[in-house]
Amino acid sequence: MDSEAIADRGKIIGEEFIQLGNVDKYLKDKNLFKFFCGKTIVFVKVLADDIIRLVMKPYETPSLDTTKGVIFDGDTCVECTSCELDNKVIIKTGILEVHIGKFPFHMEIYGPDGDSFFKTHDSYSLGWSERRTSCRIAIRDEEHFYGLGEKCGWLDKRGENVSMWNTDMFDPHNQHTKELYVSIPFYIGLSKGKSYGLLLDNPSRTHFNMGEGQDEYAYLETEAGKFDFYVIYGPQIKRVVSRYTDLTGKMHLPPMWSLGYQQEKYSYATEEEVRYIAGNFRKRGIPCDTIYIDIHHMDDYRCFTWNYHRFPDPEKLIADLKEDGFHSIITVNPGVKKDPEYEHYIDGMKRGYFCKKLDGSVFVGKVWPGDSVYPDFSKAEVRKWWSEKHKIITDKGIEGIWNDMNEPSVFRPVKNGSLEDHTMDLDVMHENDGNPATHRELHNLYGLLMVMSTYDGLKESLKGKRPFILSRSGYPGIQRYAAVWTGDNRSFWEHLSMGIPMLLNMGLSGMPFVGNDLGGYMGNSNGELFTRWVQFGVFAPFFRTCYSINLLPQEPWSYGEKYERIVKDFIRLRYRLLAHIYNLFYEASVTGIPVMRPLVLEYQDDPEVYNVSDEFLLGNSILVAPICKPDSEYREIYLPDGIWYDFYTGERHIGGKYMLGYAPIDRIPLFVKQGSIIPMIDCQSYVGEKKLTSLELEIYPGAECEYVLYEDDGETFAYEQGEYSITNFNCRIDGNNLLFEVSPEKSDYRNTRERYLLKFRCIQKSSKVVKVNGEIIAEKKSAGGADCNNFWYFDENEKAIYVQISDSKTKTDHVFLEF
Ligand code: MIG
Repeated sequence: MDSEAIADRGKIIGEEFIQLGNVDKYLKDKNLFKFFCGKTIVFVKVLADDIIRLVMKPYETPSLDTTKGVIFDGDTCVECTSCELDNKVIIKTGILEVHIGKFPFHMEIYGPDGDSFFKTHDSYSLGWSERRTSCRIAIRDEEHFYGLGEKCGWLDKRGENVSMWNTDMFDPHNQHTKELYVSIPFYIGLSKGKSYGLLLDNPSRTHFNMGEGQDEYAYLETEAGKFDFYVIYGPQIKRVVSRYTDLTGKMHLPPMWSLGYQQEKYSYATEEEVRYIAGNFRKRGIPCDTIYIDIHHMDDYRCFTWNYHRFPDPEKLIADLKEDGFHSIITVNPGVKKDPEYEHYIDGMKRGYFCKKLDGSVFVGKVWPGDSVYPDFSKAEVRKWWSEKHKIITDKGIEGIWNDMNEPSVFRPVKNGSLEDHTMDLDVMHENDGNPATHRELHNLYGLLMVMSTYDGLKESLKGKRPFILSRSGYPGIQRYAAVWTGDNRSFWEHLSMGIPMLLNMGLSGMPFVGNDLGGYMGNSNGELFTRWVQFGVFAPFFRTCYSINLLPQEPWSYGEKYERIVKDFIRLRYRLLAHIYNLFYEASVTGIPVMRPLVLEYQDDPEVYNVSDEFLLGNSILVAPICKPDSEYREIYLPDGIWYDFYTGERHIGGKYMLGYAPIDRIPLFVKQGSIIPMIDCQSYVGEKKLTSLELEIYPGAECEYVLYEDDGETFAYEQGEYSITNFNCRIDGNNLLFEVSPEKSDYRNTRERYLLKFRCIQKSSKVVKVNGEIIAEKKSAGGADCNNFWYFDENEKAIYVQISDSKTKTDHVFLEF
């Protein structure tokens, strides 16, 4: 596009854009640069060697405050230099060069390889109209875009035009749905194997036009507030995600039980129904850890109350469920019933804690309880007040909270079809701890602020146990406190397949703990669809079935014996994988790298995977290719570089090409990469049911093979005091020999393990001899019987060698196989 065409884009929508002008002068104060452009001042801050922040507000000196989404203010000792050359100011960090062009202001950033990776338009970098501020960023050659949080459509967002406005979207989600419950104004650009990320920290409605209908510029726009963004250098996508989560925070380790299977219906509405459902899981031997009690648990939808007609003795119910291995979770919504006889309404009104208009009137909106008022979570005092109420819930034995409707959602007749009608009035004035701002400016933050309050409340009252929170709404940083599910999907095959790239992009947007409602929330599911969805869910971080009111039952046994058996087997597989999945969560809590990964995260130099939206990796070793079509047993699968083994048959495949996968209804295509080790624990009906004495390791030997296993108690914060253990597993092939090592690195968490069962897979012939620490161990004819001694045997059919060794806990053990 030529410059005129670009300038015209503003005019198309009837708005005159004013461009940021020339730099009159600039000042440097350590790592902060101030550019004076007429009345407008632009701040450029070197936050770290690889992160550059830019802040601007038309005609003002913008504040450098951040939203609650951002928790990192920069490295304290970051060093940078600057000089002037021609018409530019050149800022050098440890690795980047930031060039600020002066006539008019524009910005270009070069990586350590000397290549420019970020560039605004030379003449139209930043501009504004009465309604919006915008920035034009050059799209690089063959650039692909990822991230952008919870969005419909394919993995690669190139050519998409989406906006960010937390919305309770009950209509079926599809590619026209630009706004859902969560807003993450962050994208990753990948061009020719090199990536960078950009976070636009602005909680008003923002727009991300990633090159719709043209290939030259991405347009970022904000509707209120200042223009405040961070550019994060990669070039690895993993590095971008990791640095993005340094900016916005990593997740805490979740309680292990929250990684098990979860079951919800809106609503299991009576004590009897809840007991019936829970009892059925146990009776049928289907593992389950969590049961939800949705909004019907409340007295006429009043938060922090109980409906004693439906649930006569909640303490007893919750205690009995716990006895049976279930954790109960209840819904807490932000809308507080306007009822002068209801204590929390009275209390909040007296304190002035509900959202008000400028004239002092309290905003009233309709939700489940009828006329409702909304706590102003932008005030620390209000968050504290609300958090303290959670004791009412935890005193009943509840350990998890589900924050729903926190966009916040307000029911109202749709006027001119505008989506804002779904939330509170835009001129509500949030007190915002002394920086009052309208709802229009802060909307996308509301859910996060509520969840912060919930987290503090739960953490405080659970006395050392890890809280579990599920949130529907969110903003960057939500991962610090909550898991997020993708709201009211439908029982459509299309929504099974759309859920995959949605979750993958949420993972790339810093949220590792994500999932879809399995089987679909609205509409009646069926046996085949439900089964395929659960098979997928086993490998998704958050594993929950959830369905709406007035529908046919959607529990694992709802579709007859055949589907029940398959679904049960797959839920059991999830429980076998829990140590591995927990390990991936540990990794996410340290590095920010998601549990469920798009292929492009691990293979960013392979153009074939740039838009793979129907396959993913669990960690880096298990490739999952869900079946997302009815009546289908075959599908195309792309295996990236490497050797891959079919999980079921052990068949060997050479990657870097396409293949036809075969998966009858009792399978989902699964491949394990050569060189992987996967820990598998005994199946349990719920986390903590059994004392686990043996850990099985599935080993797919390759040249390099290693695994670092993190373990802790899975439920408290003792790990923060160092109570955890780290064990390294290594496997090497050396000519005709195979060497395996277990080496404990840190053993401050005492587990109950007594032995390991090593399962070397894809072995063609039996070993001549197996030695443990130099001593020959006995060969057995089969693995049957509970033998506590060291032994080995070769399973001809499975093509696997099993070796059982005792866990010596503190010293390194060597296993030697000779072929
Ligand atoms: O619109 O609490 O997305 O999961 O079951 C209904 C009742 C309100 C919406 C949630 C859904 C939940 C339901 N809620």
